[in-house]
Amino acid sequence: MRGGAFAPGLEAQHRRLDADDYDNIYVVGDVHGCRTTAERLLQRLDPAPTELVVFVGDLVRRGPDSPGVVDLVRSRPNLLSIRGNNEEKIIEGRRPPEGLDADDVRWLRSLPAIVSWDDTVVLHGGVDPARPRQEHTQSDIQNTESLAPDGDGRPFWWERYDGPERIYFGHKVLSRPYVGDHAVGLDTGCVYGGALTAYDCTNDRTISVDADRAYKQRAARKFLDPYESTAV
Ligand SMILES: [Mn+2]
Repeated sequence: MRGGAFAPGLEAQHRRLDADDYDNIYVVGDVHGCRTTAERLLQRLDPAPTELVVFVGDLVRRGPDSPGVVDLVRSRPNLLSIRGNNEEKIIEGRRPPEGLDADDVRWLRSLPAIVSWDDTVVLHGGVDPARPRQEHTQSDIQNTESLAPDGDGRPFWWERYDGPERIYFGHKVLSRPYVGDHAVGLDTGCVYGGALTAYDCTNDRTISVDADRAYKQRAARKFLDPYESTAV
């Protein structure tokens, strides 16, 4: 995959931003209903009205307060989210709405699947570098993680993708944030008792707050260490 446009149907879900409209942009990993953790992270970031915060999706499900997270992101004009696979499950009626009302679900449906500016792309899951970008579906970009033939384990897509853009993503639960030249992984498992992580795009650094507690159990070995050597 060498840059360029996604399929037309997916491009319709792509919101292109002008970075000059903002003094800074932060990108935040998967919140999964952890409203109080998200509030603490936002207190740390303390974004000015001229600074934008983009969430990588999966605001909802698994954690205790999906409606509270939706209210929080809807409450400020400088907070924006894309749709993750968990928003999609609710939009498509494959999972119960977790206390969200019809207006909240309409709002989820209104969110883009991709946000980009300059050479930066934010999407929930990943891309397959071996396939043309135009062939990627919405489900692909929301769910891609492993490129292994059995769909499990290494290599993960970001270990093979070499640009041209830098892609910020969530979805894959990591034991620490991954910061590479062409990919930045931000799901540090806050709903599993890990952390909620933001990336400060101006200062090129991550900012994390610890989870309040584990709302779902997950074995430590199921937090992937993205820096573990990738033995071939
Ligand atoms: Mn996900």
